Order: sequence, then C-alpha cells, then structure tokens
Amino acid sequence: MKTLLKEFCRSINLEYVGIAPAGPYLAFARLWWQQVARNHHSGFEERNFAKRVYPHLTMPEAKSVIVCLFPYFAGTDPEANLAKYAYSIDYHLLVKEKLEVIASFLREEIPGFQYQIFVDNGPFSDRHLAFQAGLGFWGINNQLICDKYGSYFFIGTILNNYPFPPDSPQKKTCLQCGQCIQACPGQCILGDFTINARRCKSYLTQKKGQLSAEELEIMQKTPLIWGCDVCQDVCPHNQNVAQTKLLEFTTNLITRLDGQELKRLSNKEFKEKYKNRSFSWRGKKILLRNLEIVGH
Ligand code: B12
Ligand code: SF4
Ligand code: SF4
Repeated sequence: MKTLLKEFCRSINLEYVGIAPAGPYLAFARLWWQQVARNHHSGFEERNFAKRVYPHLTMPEAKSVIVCLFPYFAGTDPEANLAKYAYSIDYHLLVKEKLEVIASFLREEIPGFQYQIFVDNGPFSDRHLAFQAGLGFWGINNQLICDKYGSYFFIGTILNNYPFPPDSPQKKTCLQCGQCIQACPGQCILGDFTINARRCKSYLTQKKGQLSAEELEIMQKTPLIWGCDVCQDVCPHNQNVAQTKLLEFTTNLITRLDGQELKRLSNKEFKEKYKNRSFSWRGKKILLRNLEIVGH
C-alpha cells in the first residue's frame, strides 16, 4: 500500500512523501518544553502540550501520519517586499486541495479509511513529522531541509487510521557553516538547532500592537514587510535548488505590495482582493504598519 501511495503521489508531482509514526513524539516534547521554558516560542503554536505529543488525542484510531513536502521555490524577485513563501496563492489552500486528492485515492483503496488533514494549522510540529518521515534534515536555522529543494517547501500531513510502516529519519544535519547565525536580522539563531522566535523578523511582521525599539530595529534591517527569508537565502543548501514542479506556485505571483495602493483600498476591498493570499490574514493595518517601519 505504501508503494502504491508513493506512486500515486509521484503522479501528481509530489516527490517527497514519507510516513511518520502516530507518536508519541517524546523527542519533540523535550524540545518544545525547553522552548516554552525559555520563552522562545512565538505564541502561534498549539497551546495544549499533550495534543502536540499524543496524536491519539486528536484521532483516537490514528495509526500513522502521511507527510508530503510541497516545494515552492520559483525564483527570487530582488525588488520583493514579501517573503518567497507568500508570492503565490495561499499555500494552505493548495496543500489542502492536494492532500484531499491523496485521501480520496486512499478511500478507494482502503475500506474504512479515516483521516484528518493538516498544513500549518495542526497541533503537531510539521517539521518534526517530516523529519520522522525521513524527508529532510535539520538546519541550524531551524528549517527542515531536503537535498533537491533546500528548505523552500511547505509540509502537509494526513493523520490516518491505516498502519503504514514508518520511514526512518535521516542521520545527517546541515553543513553547520554558521552563515545564517551571522546574517539573521533578529540575531535569534542560537546555534543549537533552535531559535528565539520572539526576536525572529518573520514573527515580528505578524505581531500585533506596538513594537519595542529593539523590535523596530530588527524590522528595519531588511526590506521585507511580510516574513523573512534571510536564513534561507544565505544557506548553502538553498543555492541552485530546483524550481517547484507545482505550477500553482509559479503563476499569478505577487512579490511586492505598494503602500499607496493599500491605503486606497477599504478593508472590504483589501479582503476581497487578497483573500486567497497568505499575507492577508492579519489584515491591511499590520501590512501598512510594516511598510511604514521598513520605509519602502
Ligand atoms: C509558529 C510557527 C512559526 C513561528 C515560530 C517558528 C519557529 N521556528 O518556532 C514564526 C512566525 C517565527 C515562523 C516563521 C517561519 N515559518 Co513557520 N511555522 C510555525 C508553526 C505554525 C509551528 C512551529 C512550532 O511548533 N514551533 C516550535 C518549535 C519548537 O518547533 P519547530 O519549529 O516545528 O521545530 C523545532 C523542533 O521540531 C526541533 N526538532 C524536532 N525534532 C528534532 C530532532 C533533532 C535531532 C533536532 C536537532 C531538532 C529537532 O527543531 C526545531 C527546534 O526548535 C509551523 C507549522 C506547524 N504546525 O508545525 C510553521 C512552519 C514551521 N513554518 C514554516 C515556514 C515556511 C516559516 C518561515 C520560513 C516563513 C518566512 N519565510 O517568513 C519562517 C522561518 C523562521 C525560522 N527560522 O524558523 C514551515 C517550515 C517549512 C520548513 N522547510 O521547515 C512550517 C512547517 C509550516 C508548513 N506546514 O509548511 N513560523
Ligand atoms: S526568518 Fe529571519 S529573523 Fe527569523 S531566524 Fe531566519 S533570518 Fe532570523
Ligand atoms: S546557513 Fe549554514 S549553518 Fe545555517 S542552516 Fe544553512 S548550512 Fe546550516
């Protein structure tokens, strides 16, 4: 069944597919506990500690997790003020759609197949699941990295009740060259495969409310107003990576938002125009604030 699954995924241009066990994720529990104790988590993560570690609390009959990588690299626009992950239509929509196609296929093949789909929004660490499924290795910059696409991919998961045999994690790590540590605008990459998310520029571009002087300084170091790509751009594993085969990530791209245009749009018009973009969930006000801070 696993071979059939992987063949099917390849037929819809998904090359990286693996199986993670249905927990418990005790190695992740230790890391997560440490991040929370240091106050290095962002606050966007699942708050229920047990749900992050024990998949049975989400689906009592869970037996395995299918994990897929969705590469998104389609080139870099040097004039961009959005991070690369936000150039295309909202990845949540696309990834969910593809995972539903896989689930429909499995429903035909496996009587009584039950599943739940997650991308970004689940209780688990998607990176940890992809690592367990043997799809990539850890970067000092906290990213999960694969050989062909570097770290420019999203991770989607299908928690399910079929006992697919798990894959094995890769033994290697990144080259540990330290370039991401040097270049990070938040100076928040700690060198032990963790970051202090509260100082990460990507987090600050989404943070509501008044930013402190220190946070403003971090924001002003680079031109992006949504997300941050520095620790990926400098990484040797991301040089000469392949472009995505997923056409949806290569068409209808928006790499830059214009302040004048944003100001002209009412909130309703903004929502209507950008509702299928991942940069729009925090609303127009935060983007305008970021544009003002960054000064572009
Ligand atoms: C909250 C969140 C954020 C926060 C905090 C990020 C962070 N590093 O913790 C903020 C807003 C800062 C953020 C930023 C970004 N994010 Co984000 N984010 C998430 C989210 C929703 C939860 C992550 C989480 O639980 N963090 C807590 C930490 C402790 O867990 P973790 O990052 O998953 O991984 C840690 C452990 O898993 C650990 N680990 C686990 N097992 C093991 C084993 C070994 C041996 C080792 C060494 C380490 C290790 O390594 C990490 C150490 O802290 C996930 C989706 C999800 N549900 O998982 C997306 C996710 C991690 N984000 C993603 C992306 C694309 C980004 C950005 C690149 C976007 C951008 N361009 O701005 C940046 C990258 C910043 C960075 N250097 O990490 C992708 C990552 C894809 C990838 N290739 O790794 C994810 C998986 C979304 C998705 N489904 O595709 N994000
Ligand atoms: S996304 Fe930017 S701020 Fe966050 S860790 Fe990477 S380089 Fe640092
Ligand atoms: S820049 Fe160097 S240290 Fe940082 S993740 Fe890439 S290889 Fe590892």
